[in-house]
Amino acid sequence: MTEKIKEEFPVLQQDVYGKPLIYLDNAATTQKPISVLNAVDNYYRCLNSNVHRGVHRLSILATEAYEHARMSIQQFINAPNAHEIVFTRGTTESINLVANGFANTILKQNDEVIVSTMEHHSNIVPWQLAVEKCGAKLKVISINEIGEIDMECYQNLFSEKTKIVAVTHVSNVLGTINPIKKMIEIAHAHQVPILIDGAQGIKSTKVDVQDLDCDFYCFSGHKIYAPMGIGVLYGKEKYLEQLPPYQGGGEMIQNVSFEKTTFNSLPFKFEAGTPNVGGAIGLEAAIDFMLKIGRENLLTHDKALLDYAQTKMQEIDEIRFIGQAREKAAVVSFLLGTAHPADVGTLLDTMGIAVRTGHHCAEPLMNRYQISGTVRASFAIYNTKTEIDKLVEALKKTNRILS
Ligand code: 7TS
Repeated sequence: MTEKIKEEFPVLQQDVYGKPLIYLDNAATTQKPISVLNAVDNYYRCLNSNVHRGVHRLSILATEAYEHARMSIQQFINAPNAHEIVFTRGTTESINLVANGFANTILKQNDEVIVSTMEHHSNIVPWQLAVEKCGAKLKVISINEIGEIDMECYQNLFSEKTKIVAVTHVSNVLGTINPIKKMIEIAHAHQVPILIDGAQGIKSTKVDVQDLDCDFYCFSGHKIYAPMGIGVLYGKEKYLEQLPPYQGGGEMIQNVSFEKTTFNSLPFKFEAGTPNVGGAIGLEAAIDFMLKIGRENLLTHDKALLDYAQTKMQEIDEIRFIGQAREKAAVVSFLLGTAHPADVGTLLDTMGIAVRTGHHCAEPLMNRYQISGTVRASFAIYNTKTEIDKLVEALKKTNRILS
């Protein structure tokens, strides 16, 4: 099945340095299937027009397609209402929108925001900016050695000053799938809203925001086979209503005068300016692609590759895995003896294998493990066990070269 699926990805049909490309950097971004490329291409060839304001045919069709994409996303994550789906540039912008809104309305001096040690910088820095602006504080949940959230620490961090929790669904470095349903329950038991950074979780789990009962869920299209520059903020209506606009401009207003401006209804209040219509249509096509394969099949494939990789990679001398949580996504971070991750990554590259190295935008997590970075291989639907065999062979060779 996988070989057939791989044929749908033009970018994977190439050699690098004369070797067939093995793309294992999927936690950074996934490749795009032809159906997504065609959907975007078709939009610009046949429909391109600005949305929501035109009376002409193309504008009406583009608006319909854009709003249709919003409804497909609503269904995909089982959100109660389409107006709770806000289009953004990606996870980073979604989190900034919420953090900024909290800084401007809810957070006060000495208030507290809870995040975890394993957050991507995108779920740290926006909150740091927010708390600094308000004289509030960040509280950090610790993790154990295998890379799981310390739930006791989490429970103990709550106080009357806690105004929001912001945690990642899945760690981009450790692969840990956090027990977010339980974490959401705990936050709600303290009457505290919770934002889930779903940048990795959207690919690695079947997300149902009503079942989870999260207050905000953020993700990027490009990590689920869609184009870059389009993402989603799901928010419960009661919070989105409460938050102020993030940016001012066209589309997000009802009436403007120099004395007073009134804002548009949800979700348009948060979608200032011309949106990424082609991106939204591409995201809808990516969702169709995933649904055609089947969510369960995607997850089973991820799990099979993860299990295979984690077993097979134990053959490699001096390998040290960073992140061995019991619930894991298809992400393997590791070190080879004392070799610098960048050296390992560069040698793999010469063998046609694309991995990521470095701190993966999670410096506090690197500090937790007292390392400067890792090598990370992360898998998607087009990857195969044969590719993992080649990775293992390449790592053995790398060991020989570097020792
Ligand atoms: N949160 C997590 C958990 C992520 O993995 C990433 C991107 C982001 C937020 C930010 O997403 P963006 O689409 O807004 O940039 N992670 C990675 C990565 O691991 N390597 O490159 C990007």
